[in-house]
Amino acid sequence: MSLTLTYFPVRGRAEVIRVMLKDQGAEFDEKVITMEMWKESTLKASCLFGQLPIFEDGDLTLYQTNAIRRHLARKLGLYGKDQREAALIDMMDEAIQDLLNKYIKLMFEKDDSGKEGYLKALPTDLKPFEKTLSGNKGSFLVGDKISLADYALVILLIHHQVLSPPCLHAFPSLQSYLKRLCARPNLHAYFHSDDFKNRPIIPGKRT
Ligand code: GTS
Repeated sequence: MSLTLTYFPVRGRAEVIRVMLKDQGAEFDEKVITMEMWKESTLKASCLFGQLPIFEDGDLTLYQTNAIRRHLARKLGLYGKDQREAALIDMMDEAIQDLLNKYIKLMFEKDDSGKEGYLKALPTDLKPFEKTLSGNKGSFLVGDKISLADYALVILLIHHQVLSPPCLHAFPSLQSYLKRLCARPNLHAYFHSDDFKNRPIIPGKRT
């Protein structure tokens, strides 16, 4: 299979796609588009919604991060063992997207004035994930196999620990879950790579 991800030189929305592919050991090419290239080229005009990421799987071209994620989850068997698990994975994923959207909004604010309020609300936002994990014996969000939603939660938690290192202290299930998933051999190698470490979360590396 020939897979290509086209995105800016940041983790941004595309990081969860990279993480899924890396963990699954799927080979893929990356086309890195700098802001100068984006502004000067006709690429934007050629994108269906005028935005990145683009994901090419052979002759299939996809836009929209979550459509790309779901495509990969179906293709790589990361959508649960049956319809019931798939529904629960979607439910958890939607909740993760709610928090991710809040986080993205904070990251793109011009100053840090929203950070205090964000961190005050964070325990309430994290509590349902802690509850779900402890109810599932802390292994995965749904069932006994990693899914689409786990990848989204892992990268979001990693970025929240950059925002506020102690933010998981009151959440033992989330802490052990994150530790265990980050120790998966391919993820461990990826998270310790210069590739990952040197790629800013968003332009300007604000935390
Ligand atoms: N809903 C889209 C998705 O999830 O793929 C949003 C994509 C999007 O907003 N892309 C931004 C973009 O292409 C980059 S980022 O928000 O992911 O950092 N911006 C450039 C532009 O010209 O709009």
